[in-house]
Amino acid sequence: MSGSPPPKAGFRVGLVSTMLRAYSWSLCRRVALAGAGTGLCLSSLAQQRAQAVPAPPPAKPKSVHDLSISMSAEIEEQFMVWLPDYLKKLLELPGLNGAKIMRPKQPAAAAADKPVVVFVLGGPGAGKGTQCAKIVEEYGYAHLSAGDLLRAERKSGSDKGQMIDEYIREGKIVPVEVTIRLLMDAIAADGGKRYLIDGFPRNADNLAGWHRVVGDSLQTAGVLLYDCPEDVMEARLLERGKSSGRSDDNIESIRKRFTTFIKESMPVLQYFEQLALVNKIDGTRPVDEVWPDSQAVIAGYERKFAPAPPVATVRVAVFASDEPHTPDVAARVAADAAKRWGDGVVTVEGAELGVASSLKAFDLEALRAFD
Ligand code: UP5
Ligand code: MG
Repeated sequence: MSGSPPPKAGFRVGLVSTMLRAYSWSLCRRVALAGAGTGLCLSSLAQQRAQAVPAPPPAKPKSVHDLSISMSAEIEEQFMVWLPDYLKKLLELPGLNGAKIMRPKQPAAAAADKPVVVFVLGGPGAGKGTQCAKIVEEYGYAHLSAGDLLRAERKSGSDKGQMIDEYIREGKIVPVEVTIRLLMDAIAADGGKRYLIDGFPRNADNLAGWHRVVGDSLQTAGVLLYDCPEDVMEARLLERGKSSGRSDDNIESIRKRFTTFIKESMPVLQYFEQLALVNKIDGTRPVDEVWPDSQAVIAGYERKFAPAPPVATVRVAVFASDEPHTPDVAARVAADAAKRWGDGVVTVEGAELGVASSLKAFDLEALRAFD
C-alpha cells in the first residue's frame, strides 16, 4: 500500500512553534477593528508603530488576560456600547498590546427552568379543588385535577370510559397508565412552568408510575395537604351531591372513597412526609380562612423556585507583552466598571494565560480572528 508517511514528531513540534510565532506576530501587528464575526479587535498606539516596521518581531512569549465579565441583562446593551472605547483607553497602559471582545455566550438552560409541580392531596371533599381554583387565580398555576381529567376522558367516549366509570363509582383508583397519560398530555398541551397536580398520586402504583414517566424532567416543590375529618367531608360531599351530578357523590361511594383514602393514599402521604415535602393545612375552616395558609405555602414555593434574574456574559481577551509590570487587568476592569456602573453590578473574573494555554482557552473560531 502506498500513501504519505505520517508526519514525524519533529514536524508537529515545528508546526506548533510556527503557529505560535504567527500568533504572536499577529498580536503585535493588530491595529484594526474587526467588528463583524466573532468579535472586535483593538490595539494600542505602540502596536500601530510596530506595524510600520517591516521586519517580523522576535517570537517573544506573551500572555493573554482572559476576562469573563458578567452583568445583569438590563444593562447589557449600554455596557456593550461602553466597552470598546473603554478598552481603547485601557490599552494605553504599558504592556498591553490589544484586546478582543468575544461573542457573548448563551447561558446554559438552568435547572430552575424545569417546570415545577405542587401535589395537592387530602381526603375526598377536603377542599383541594376549591383552593386550587384560588391559586390559579392569584398565581397563574395550571390546575390539573386527575379526577377531572378522568371524568373528561370517560365523557369523551373513549374505550376506557366504562372502566373509568366503574372505578370512580366504587371509589377505586384507576390504573396509573391511564391517569399518567392524561396528566402528561395535559402538561405537554399547556407548556407552562407551574402545575397543581390535584388528587394524584393516590397510591404506591401512582407514585411509581410518576417516577417512571416523569423522572427528573419536572421539579417537585412540595405537597399541599388539606386535612379534614370524615364527618365534615361527608357533609360537604352530600351537600354537593344535590347538584354536582358526580356519580360518586352519594353515601355509598363516599364511604368507599374514604376507605380507599385511608388504605392506599395514607402511605403516599407518609412517603412525602419522610421527604419533608408536606405542608399540612387545616381544611376544616371556612374557605377564606384556609386560603391565607394556601397562599403562604405557594408564596414560599415561588420564592424558592423564582428564576434567577438573567445575566449577560461577555468574554474579553487582553493581550499583554512580556514586560515585567503588566497590570492586573481583571482588577482594573472591575474597578473601572464599578466606577461607571456602581458596586456589584458588573463582575469580572480573570485568568492570565500563557500563549500556549490561551490557544486552548479560546476556541478555533476565536483563533481564526487572530489572522
Ligand atoms: N368546600 C370546599 N372547601 C370548603 C371549606 N373550606 N368549607 C366549606 N365547604 C368547602 O370541595 C368539596 C365540596 O366542599 C364543594 O362543594 C366545596 O364547595 C366545599 P372540593 O374543593 O371539590 O374538594 P376536593 O377535595 O377537591 O373533593 P373531591 O370530591 O374532588 O375529592 P376526591 O379526591 O374524592 O375526587 P377526585 O375528583 O380527585 O377523584 C375522584 C375519583 O377519581 C377517585 O375516587 C378515583 O376513583 C378516581 N381517581 C383515580 O382513580 N386516580 C386519580 O389519580 C384521581 C382520581
Ligand atoms: Mg376535587
